[in-house]
Amino acid sequence: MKTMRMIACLSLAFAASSAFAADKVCKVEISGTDQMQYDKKELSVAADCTQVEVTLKHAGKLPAQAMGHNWVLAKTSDLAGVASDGMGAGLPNNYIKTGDTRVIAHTKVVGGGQSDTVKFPASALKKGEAYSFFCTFPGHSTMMKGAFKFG
Ligand code: CU1
Repeated sequence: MKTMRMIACLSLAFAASSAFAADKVCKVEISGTDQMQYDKKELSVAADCTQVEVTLKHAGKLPAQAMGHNWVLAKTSDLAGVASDGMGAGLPNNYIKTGDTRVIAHTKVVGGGQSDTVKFPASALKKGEAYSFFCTFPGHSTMMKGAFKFG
């Protein structure tokens, strides 16, 4: 009788912990500066995250028209194409080509003092794939990029 109760107790605890694991929002933060740089060269998210929330802050003072930054996530092999196509899209489109399916997630372009957050499902990511984050403001991605690690 006592054993039965213990088993029931254990399975309840197990159910509770897997319910928690079923929705794990992993939050990361990154800043951009007036010196055309991110404050991080690498971001990593654990494989058991179900949602990823990225907040980009612009720590500088310059307006978006002069020194805007966004945070764009794509496969590393797509970085150059996404950045080059984004250039022509203009600020109103956050320098991202409309309907660009190579873009996994992105924030809007922010200026000094502003911030933006993007949330996306971790199911959009595959373990072992090489991902990069970067800024698609024209000319910025050569300086503003980093590795995004999943797993
Ligand atoms: Cu930028």
